[in-house]
Amino acid sequence: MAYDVKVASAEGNSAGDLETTLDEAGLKNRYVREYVRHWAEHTGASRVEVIGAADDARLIRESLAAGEILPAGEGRYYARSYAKDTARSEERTIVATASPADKGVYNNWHPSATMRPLVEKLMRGASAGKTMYVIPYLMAPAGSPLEPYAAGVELTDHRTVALHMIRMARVGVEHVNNLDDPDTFVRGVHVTGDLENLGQGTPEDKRYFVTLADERTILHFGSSYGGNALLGKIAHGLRQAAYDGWASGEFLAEQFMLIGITDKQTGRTWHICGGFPSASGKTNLAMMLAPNSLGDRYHVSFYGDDIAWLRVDPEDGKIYAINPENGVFGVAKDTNEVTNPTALGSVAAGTGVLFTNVAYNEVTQDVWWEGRTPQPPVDVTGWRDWTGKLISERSGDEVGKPWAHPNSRFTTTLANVPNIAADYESGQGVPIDAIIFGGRTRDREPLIRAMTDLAEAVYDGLTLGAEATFAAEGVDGQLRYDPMSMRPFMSYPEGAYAEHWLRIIGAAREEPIFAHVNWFQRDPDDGHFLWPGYRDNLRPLLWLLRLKDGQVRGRQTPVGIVPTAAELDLTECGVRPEDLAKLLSIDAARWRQEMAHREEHLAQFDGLPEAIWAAHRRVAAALDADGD
Ligand code: GTP
Ligand code: SPV
Ligand code: MN
Repeated sequence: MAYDVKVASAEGNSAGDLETTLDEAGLKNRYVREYVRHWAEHTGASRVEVIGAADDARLIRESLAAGEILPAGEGRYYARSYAKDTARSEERTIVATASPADKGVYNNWHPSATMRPLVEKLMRGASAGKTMYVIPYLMAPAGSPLEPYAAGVELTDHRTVALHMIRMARVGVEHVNNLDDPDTFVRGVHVTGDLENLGQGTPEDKRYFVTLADERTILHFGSSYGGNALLGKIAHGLRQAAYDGWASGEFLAEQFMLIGITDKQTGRTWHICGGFPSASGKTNLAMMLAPNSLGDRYHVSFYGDDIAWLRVDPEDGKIYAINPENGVFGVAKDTNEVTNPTALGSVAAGTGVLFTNVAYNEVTQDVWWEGRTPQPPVDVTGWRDWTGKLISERSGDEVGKPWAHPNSRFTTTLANVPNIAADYESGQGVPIDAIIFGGRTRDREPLIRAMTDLAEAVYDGLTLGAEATFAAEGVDGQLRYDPMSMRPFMSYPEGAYAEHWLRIIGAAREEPIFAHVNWFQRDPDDGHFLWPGYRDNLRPLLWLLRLKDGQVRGRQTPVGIVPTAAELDLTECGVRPEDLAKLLSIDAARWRQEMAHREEHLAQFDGLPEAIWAAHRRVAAALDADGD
């Protein structure tokens, strides 16, 4: 239903119209209504529309008619973002609170007393002439014990953002009408701003992406892309939720995928969650098909690919995880029938998928991205690159440039994912058997190394190293520490973060096994990936579960337990024997160098628990004692 009703504004429309709109939409929560009224006036929006998932078809029609999205085959759609607005901006992302004690190394903390007025000023009148979409949502499956932290309302002046939110979150007034405490919902305001005049990436940058964490308010100005604009996802689901989980002492919110692995022979299912930095393989792992040689026996099911909330159930003492999201915002690059057929299934005809910034053919309505096929389409008729430029008109340096933006993505709901778990909507969540951390590192880190000690695992997560990717602006390829792959999403100080981890996971009566995995080790000479990756990643995970069960023993090294080649099921795996040897070895000399960097890195964090330092010293001493 459209609510073509004016709100109170400078032009003098009556406030009564807004009340009618909210009444007709069935929005009953008076705190939400007040919040909508306040921001409609503040941003100067000329219309207000409350949306739910049922409005999707109409919004799609309107967006197509307005040319904001283009058809990409049956039930598939395509959009381009503004060319300087294609990824999260880490520099412009700020966590603000009233307490300077909330300042960490990575959370880019500022006082809320300065940030709030600054962003409010930028937002004043900035949605003039536009519709403000009111998007009530829940970042949890219904019935989750964590529901009190999951309700939110995003206000956005961008219709394509509303379409993304419908795919990524559970959307509708029912999620805020009957809250136990009607005033407890996350308030998220997204104002696009004049994208062509924001000075993106210059000293005059006007963009601000601010989470006022202690006020549970998110104010994002100056983008319509991804985590900058879909406020339920990263800003609420990670930054705000991590802060809430810490402040309440109840849960962890992590950039984690969440999967089930079922042994079809025994009927047993294990659940694994874990984090790799942005654009480092979470979606691919969650959508993984078992390798052909193992497919008769094992099945991988998808629960989540980017965010998990973890809590310990006081009844049975187990760790339970939920995926708060309702969709996938996946990296397109290198997605194809071999690497990830499941992803292709989840964006097939009729799924309602929205592609952003891939290449588009205006004649055939087809889409393409680097790695979709080994070579780009030979007949370039109708093909435009992600900026909208015809490929046939490229000249000079443009020839040979990627057709799709490296951070181009697809947005599709969980129900479209072919390997979605049967119980993915369980509010209780699933019990966790293993937690993995993954780096994106070209050397040193073996394929997998397991840890059984919680403090050592948290220590390992905090010293996770990664090459940055295109998911953030301007940092691609840089090697940097990315604690728990949360560096861009940290909302409270790292020392407290470590302590909170030790407390939450330490309260479990059944501790999970931990591991550090790395699919990205490369040959120093020719640069090829030593491990085939993708579907083959199931092999080291099965080893980890067998290790937990005591069926294999591995080889103890100073940095954890590494599989022997014989313990890995490598039937029909293409890995070269010499590469495998490297993947399973520990270069102690190289690791000893690393330890000095780690010490510097950890020393930045105030109040790091002594248990973490003790783990560091234990690993360092074991490396020193290792003769290599
Ligand atoms: P975010 O959504 O940004 O958090 O990313 P993500 O961690 O979900 O990453 P995703 O699975 O989308 O993968 C990112 C890129 O890494 C894609 O281009 C993948 O093709 C590539 N990739 C994923 N898994 C593997 C792997 O096992 N080996 C190699 N070599 N590349 C991989
Ligand atoms: C990431 O960058 O880790 C993402 C994409 O998941 S975004 O939603 O843009 O943050
Ligand atoms: Mn992510």
